[in-house]
Amino acid sequence: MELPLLSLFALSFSLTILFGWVAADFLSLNHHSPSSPFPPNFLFGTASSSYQIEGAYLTDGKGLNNWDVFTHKPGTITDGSNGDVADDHYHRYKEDVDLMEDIGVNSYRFSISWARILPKGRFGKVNWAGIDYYNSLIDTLLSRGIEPFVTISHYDIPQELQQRYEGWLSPEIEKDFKYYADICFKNFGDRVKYWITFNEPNVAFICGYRKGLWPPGRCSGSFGNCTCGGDSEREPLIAGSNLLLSHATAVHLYRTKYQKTQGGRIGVAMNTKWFEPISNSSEDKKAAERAQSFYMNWFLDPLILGEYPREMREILGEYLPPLPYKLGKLKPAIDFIGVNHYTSYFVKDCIHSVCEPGDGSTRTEGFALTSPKMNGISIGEPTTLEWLYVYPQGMEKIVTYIKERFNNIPMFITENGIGMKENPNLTTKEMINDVERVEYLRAYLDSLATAIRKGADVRGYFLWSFLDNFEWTHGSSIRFGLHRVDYDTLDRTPRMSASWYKNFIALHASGRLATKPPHTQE
Ligand code: GBH
Repeated sequence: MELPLLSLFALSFSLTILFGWVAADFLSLNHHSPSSPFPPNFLFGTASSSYQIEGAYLTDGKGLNNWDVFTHKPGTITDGSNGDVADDHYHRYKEDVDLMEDIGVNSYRFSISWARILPKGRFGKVNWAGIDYYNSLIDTLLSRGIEPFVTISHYDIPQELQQRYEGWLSPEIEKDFKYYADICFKNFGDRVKYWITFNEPNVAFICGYRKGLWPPGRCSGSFGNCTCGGDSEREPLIAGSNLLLSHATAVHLYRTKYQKTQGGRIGVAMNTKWFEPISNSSEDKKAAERAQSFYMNWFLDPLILGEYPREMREILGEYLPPLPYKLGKLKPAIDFIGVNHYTSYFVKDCIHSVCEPGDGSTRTEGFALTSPKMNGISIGEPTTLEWLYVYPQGMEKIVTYIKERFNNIPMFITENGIGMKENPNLTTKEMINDVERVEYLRAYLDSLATAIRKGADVRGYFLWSFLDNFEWTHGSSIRFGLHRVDYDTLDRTPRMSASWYKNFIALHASGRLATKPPHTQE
């Protein structure tokens, strides 16, 4: 396809005005721009998860999961909403894939709802309507040249498993996850080439078992306010070791039974923050290292290096459950790391100095107080979401840190984006004018580009999120979407960021988007 030179100039000129880009970059429309830092075949996508968008919580035989039950308890979700309907993506996925195609993404990260496939885990039947649904979603994506990137469990487990044996607290979960993952590989693995076993086990267990803010709502002492019991110092670690065991078993299964014929890759997605020492003192610098170890390396070290981080071993001693023997044999037990990255925090040492109470200050958290704000300064621009501060440098720093610690294992940025409250007094036109999001994305992608230029093996970027969706305990009050969702009509309206991302992709991935992923070509 040749565009007349003049219209190219006109287009790049207006883009330059709109987005501040260099015109020269845009002229290489038909082939990969040599000046683009993103390597050929880079995946540009958007990300989502089943509970946050699907709705249809009891439709076609789906069973209840932990989040269905949790959100129905009064007082758990700030605005009283739940995921019963969410974006009703279950019924509108075709229309949504149309919107994706319009943006030009070449991949899409979504998660499978465990209880939609196995309403009672391994203690009941397979729900074939659920399998049909995901088959149809996958086929619809592939027919548009969009590569499916699939999370097997994004915080959700069938409630049945919670009731029978307390979910992640029991090693029984390994059998259930193996049974479920096997069904996924068997039914979808001919077309799905990227698997993520779990989304953010660190966040799931900190929120669910240390602070008690997420299901199953367990905690103890001053860590939170829980009525159904818990042990904030032991249970997150126990849940973690059972998850590592489940992961190891699923990866072993994939590698021995499916990977050779299906040819896919399997990884895990971690929530990451960049931790900046609050001062130049060696104590605070060590504290920032500890914070990283107790947050991210808690899972990545066992999976890749075969042991818990040194700081965790030293500080937690016998509190650390032994690692599954299987992990050592799989080293590394992942083919890639999924990096979810949004924000950065300061860290202060609590071993040599006294810390006020706060996240990270206790022994089980590594004696490293973390906060986006310290001594009156905030690390970056605050947003309407209390935990999210804009610190684009954090992207380059975390990617570089991972590259160095884990020997440049392939990475995908599996989530990045910004969510905000909506001012109800705005007109619809103003509501979709999300300049703040465009600024955030531009800066974070620029920082990612720097890390890639310096040699990090990053193979894809998934923007969170495609649509406004159910933002966990914030319910519908926080919006992360490139598309605004009107929760009365469920209409989707592209925001300014949607056209910005479309242009960004056209600029950096041009010439490759029309090409279907290799395995889908006849
Ligand atoms: C991701 O991580 C999730 O994978 C995704 O589902 C979610 O929609 C997206 O980010 C946007 O939030 O400890 O009390 O301060 C979420 C990471 C977890 C960070 C909860 C903020 C606040 C709870 N978030 N955390 S608290």
